[in-house]
Amino acid sequence: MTDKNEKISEEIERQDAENAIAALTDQAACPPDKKNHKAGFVNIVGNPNVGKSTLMNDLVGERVSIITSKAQTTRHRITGIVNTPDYQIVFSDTPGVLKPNYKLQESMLSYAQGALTDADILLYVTDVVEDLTKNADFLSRVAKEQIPVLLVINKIDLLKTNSDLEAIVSRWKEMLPNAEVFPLSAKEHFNVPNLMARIVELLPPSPPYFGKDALTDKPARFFVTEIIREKILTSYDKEVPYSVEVIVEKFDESENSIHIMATIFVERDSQKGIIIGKGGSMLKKVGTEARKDIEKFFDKRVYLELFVKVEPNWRNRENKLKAFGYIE
Ligand SMILES: Nc1nc2c(ncn2[C@@H]2O[C@H](COP(=O)(O)OP(=O)(O)OP(=O)(O)O)[C@@H](O)[C@H]2O)c(=O)[nH]1
Ligand SMILES: [Mg+2]
Repeated sequence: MTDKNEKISEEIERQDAENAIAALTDQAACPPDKKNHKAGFVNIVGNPNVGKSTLMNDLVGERVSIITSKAQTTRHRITGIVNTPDYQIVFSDTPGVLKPNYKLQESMLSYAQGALTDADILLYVTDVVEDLTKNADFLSRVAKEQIPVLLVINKIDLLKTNSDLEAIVSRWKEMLPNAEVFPLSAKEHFNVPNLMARIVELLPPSPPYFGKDALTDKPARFFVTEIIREKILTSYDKEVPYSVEVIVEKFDESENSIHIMATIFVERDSQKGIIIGKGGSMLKKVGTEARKDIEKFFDKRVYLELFVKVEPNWRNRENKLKAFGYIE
């Protein structure tokens, strides 16, 4: 080998070594699963009772949001996170859009409106029975979105024929011409995987926003109050469940069990009587049903004590709404 050739080969070796180090450093900064990582916020909005929470739970694969047959079940913005090595999807379930009659509903509406402004992808959920003109203002804001909007037409299991569905889809395409349409049944998990696949495609490149083991950003106590509220919604009629707020006063967790004390606030004495029921029978039923679901949620034995207190007109009092976490 000539001197010149020796120099060249040394130089090549040096460059190879440098490249190899560069490649290694690159890999250390971006291990294979993080290199093309995607993450984003997917907000779920729509009118009350169309199945937003049912859809979010199905997408997340956990029961993070409560579901009942009554409108206005969801009162907060609730996060459910899906993690894989390659992506993280942060779903937000929101309260159904409504015209506020009291201050609590103003907060509920603000959660839905806020969800229009901070998403990477928007899921607008409707169902096959909804009146298309309901909440036109909100819909026109959805129509102006610059981010991808996926229009979910839920509850197609209720339809008898394909032509019924075609008619609904074409009417919605006129309302939201820029949206991609996904007819599905959240309850029966029908076509939900297709929606999920599209969401993953649309996710922007980004590192994860939360730890890869996170399911939600809400504390454990929040799920206790929601489960109790769900049992109240399904156990009582008319205005009573809407006048209720639940606060966890004590949450003592040990290795195998959790001791919980919670207070149910109502607005009037008469409602307190209804919640408790004859000889405490109704409260006992709510307590038993809630305890069973809380045990399932935490996979631990649960001791649940419930108390009922009157907090007059709390839904219209700003300091109470603050204390209950509806306004900052
Ligand atoms: N038939 C049918 N019913 C469904 C489907 N998805 C949800 N539901 C039902 O619709 C009702 C409302 O569901 P939710 O998920 O609570 O609806 P929501 O939009 O979150 O309601 P709010 O929180 O009140 O705004 C419940 O009785 C669900 O079981 C579906 O695909 N098919
Ligand atoms: Mg809901």
